[in-house]
Amino acid sequence: MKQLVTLTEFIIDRQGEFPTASGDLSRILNDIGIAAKFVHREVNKAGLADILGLEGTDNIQGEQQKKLDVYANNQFISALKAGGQCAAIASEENEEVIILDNPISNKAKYVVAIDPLDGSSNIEVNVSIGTIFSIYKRKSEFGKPAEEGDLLQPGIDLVAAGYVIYGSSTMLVYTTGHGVNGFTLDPSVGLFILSHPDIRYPDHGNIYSVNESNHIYFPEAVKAFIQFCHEDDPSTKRPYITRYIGSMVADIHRNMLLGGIFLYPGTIKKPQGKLRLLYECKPMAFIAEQAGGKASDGSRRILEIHPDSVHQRSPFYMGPSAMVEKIEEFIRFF
Ligand code: AHM
Ligand code: MG
Repeated sequence: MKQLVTLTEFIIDRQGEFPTASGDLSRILNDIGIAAKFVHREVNKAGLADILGLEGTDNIQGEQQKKLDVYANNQFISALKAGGQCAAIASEENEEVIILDNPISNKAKYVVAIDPLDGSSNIEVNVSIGTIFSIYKRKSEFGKPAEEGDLLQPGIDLVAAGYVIYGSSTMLVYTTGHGVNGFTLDPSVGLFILSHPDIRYPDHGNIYSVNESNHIYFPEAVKAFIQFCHEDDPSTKRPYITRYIGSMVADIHRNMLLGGIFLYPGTIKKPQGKLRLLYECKPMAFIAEQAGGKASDGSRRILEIHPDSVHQRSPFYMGPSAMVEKIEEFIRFF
């Protein structure tokens, strides 16, 4: 029988890639994996909400039913709090950074930025959703509470990042800067098993993913790029293929495996677009680069942008290098 590698084994094996590793990062990654299993369980019974109890009603234990995104947020925060290796958390669900001010967390080395359940409008219609996470070393003084500034670091300082996709199967994909690896959850035994080692973007892609309903508001360069996608691709003799789920994790996951660019441009109405730099774009950009691709805001490498605030937005283009370079070329030209 083929030797199976679990996420926990893999994380421990790879700890050696960091000569000074103390095991703290491994523990955080492991805790995220455990929280993801709880979220997986809830996501998979989302359709039963009407039968098992809606938000605002009591469940069988007398506990309040929570919306899934609130549930996911609580799971990840509780796991990170309990682990003791995390000093602060920024989450899409929380206006302010959560500073875990207690004697153990104040000595923790890491801070985490998460989008606990991205694409949550897809929950009710049984379409893939995801969690995005990213881990930095804190810069503030050890022994004292962490600060918001610990989370406002450029992506080049990322220590680890990844996502969980709750799709036809649940997968956890992550990088610590030594390639990208994917693990599929076997729900029967509750283990993430290495299923996609060393994920790399194909050199050539022919998928583009963008919400084209915003077309009239897009910059001329983006319109021109989309026009380019509509023309015959010499290698396939047909135009590029449109695929857009509206769930960034799912769109990016597919594009990474099959070869495609994901675009969320700024518009006349929203020049910075929709996606959040800290906990949506930067973690995905780290994954992109580790998979041999690129991620850009149209002119700058996402990982080099210094964030000013936790919830700031950014235009976002991610895919195989050649495709991202192409949109950058259009943007330079216009
Ligand atoms: P959310 O954080 O509110 O879930 O929004 C982020 C999601 C992404 O997953 C997805 O790519 C995008 O919003 C879709 O937005 P739109 O409906 O404008 O195309
Ligand atoms: Mg989101």
